[in-house]
Amino acid sequence: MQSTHQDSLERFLAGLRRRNPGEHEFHQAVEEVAVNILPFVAERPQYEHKRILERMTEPDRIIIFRVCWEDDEGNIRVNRGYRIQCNNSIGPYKGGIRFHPSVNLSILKFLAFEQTFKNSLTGLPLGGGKGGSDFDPKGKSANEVMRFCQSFMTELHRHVGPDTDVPAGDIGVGSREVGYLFGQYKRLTNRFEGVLTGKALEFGGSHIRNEATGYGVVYLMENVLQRCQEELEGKTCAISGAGNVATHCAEKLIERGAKVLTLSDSSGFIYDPEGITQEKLEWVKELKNERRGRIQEYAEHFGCEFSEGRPWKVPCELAFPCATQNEMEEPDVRTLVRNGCQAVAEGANMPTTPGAIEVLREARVLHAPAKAANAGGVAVSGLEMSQNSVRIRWNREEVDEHLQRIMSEIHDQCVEFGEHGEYVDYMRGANIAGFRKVAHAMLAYGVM
Ligand code: NDP
Ligand code: 2IT
Repeated sequence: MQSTHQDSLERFLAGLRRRNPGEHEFHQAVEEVAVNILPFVAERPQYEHKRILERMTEPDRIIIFRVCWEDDEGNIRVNRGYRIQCNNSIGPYKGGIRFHPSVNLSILKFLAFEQTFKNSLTGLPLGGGKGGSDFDPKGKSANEVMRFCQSFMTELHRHVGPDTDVPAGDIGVGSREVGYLFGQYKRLTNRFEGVLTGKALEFGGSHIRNEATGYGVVYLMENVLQRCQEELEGKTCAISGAGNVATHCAEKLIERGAKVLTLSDSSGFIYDPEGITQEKLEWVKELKNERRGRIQEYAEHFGCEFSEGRPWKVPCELAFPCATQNEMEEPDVRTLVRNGCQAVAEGANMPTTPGAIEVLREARVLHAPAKAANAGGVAVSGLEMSQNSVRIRWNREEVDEHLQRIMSEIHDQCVEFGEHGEYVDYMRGANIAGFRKVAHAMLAYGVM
């Protein structure tokens, strides 16, 4: 039986690689899912005969366009823009926009594919999509970023809409960029509608959306620990990243009495053995969101260590990768395990390499995958869409209550499909629970 599953996995992946040559991140994301879904599907012929997983790995459509803009010196710059509309079986396409020089088709296809499962897990009517550009916001003036966003939306606006496709932020796209993008959409269409989420409160944003991904990661971790009769208070934590997800993950951990030791950016990490306080975190937010500086300045300002590389060599009980894909590799995880790390929750999308996941599994370290752990962001985006549709605003407490409930329901779905004796394979649980809902809808629609 085992070898039949292995054969069908290899056949499936060979086809995927042939159809999508060189798209390594996309192959990686699909393999992580297929390894759980193919055996599940094999026992349920209604899925297998309809080739649901094959259909899910072929996006509904991919839009690629030129983004032309003028820099402050008057030079004409050309970037490439993308929107991957992966699957709208259970709701309008939904997912972030990433501005980073590494952006390419493979990265956006992996993100859109993952998003489809994640959005399904939230229990909300959200399909999966992702977009972005190879534009690098680092070192650009606010005016340059504005002109780029306006040009990007000038093409994108014809492909999106509140019932069609609703983008949001991701790496390099925060509330400033969402403001520019929304403003341009409104100007071009003459419509004020919920076409983007992550908007500021003054123009249709939701309370807690800014905090939701990081807070959600911590709520999910809280559920994981509670199941083992443990709690966050007093736990030592390592976090990578210093952006939206990392800082709000740190904020909620601090509030819960955990000790946050690290933050990082692409230049290196700071290690604050005293623990990062809320006051220091406010300073980091100002550094990153206003002055757009480097995390090294924290070490200079507060007098602690800065080192190049990743923070995973700092001994910790809990680890939260919150920067980018494949930032936690096998040697990193071996160090974490040796240092007694008990659990990892992924704030970033696909931060852990396949080899690293295997090490975590063998060491029985609890591992909450991105689809489950960082779904709080898109969940509150879904709540922002609901509020926009009926033109109301819920208060902070109401949205936070919804977020906590959704994260706890995601946890329970992972346990339902991932329980393996004492150990929970959260990855398997998230994959199967996310797949089922989308697959049921696809079956209902017939072949398309
Ligand atoms: P931000 O742009 O706010 O922050 C990104 C952080 O990660 C920065 O500190 C950045 O450092 C660091 N980083 C980015 N790329 C690299 C790299 N190649 N190597 C090392 N460090 C890197 O993004 P977010 O916090 O929004 O996103 C972080 C992760 O969370 C991403 O994987 C994203 O897909 C995921 N995510 C985000 C959600 C959201 O709501 N924003 C929702 C769910 C997931 P530097 O400034 O030096 O580039
Ligand atoms: O990866 C993600 O879930 C996001 N970047 C957030 C997507 C959203 O639509 O809020």
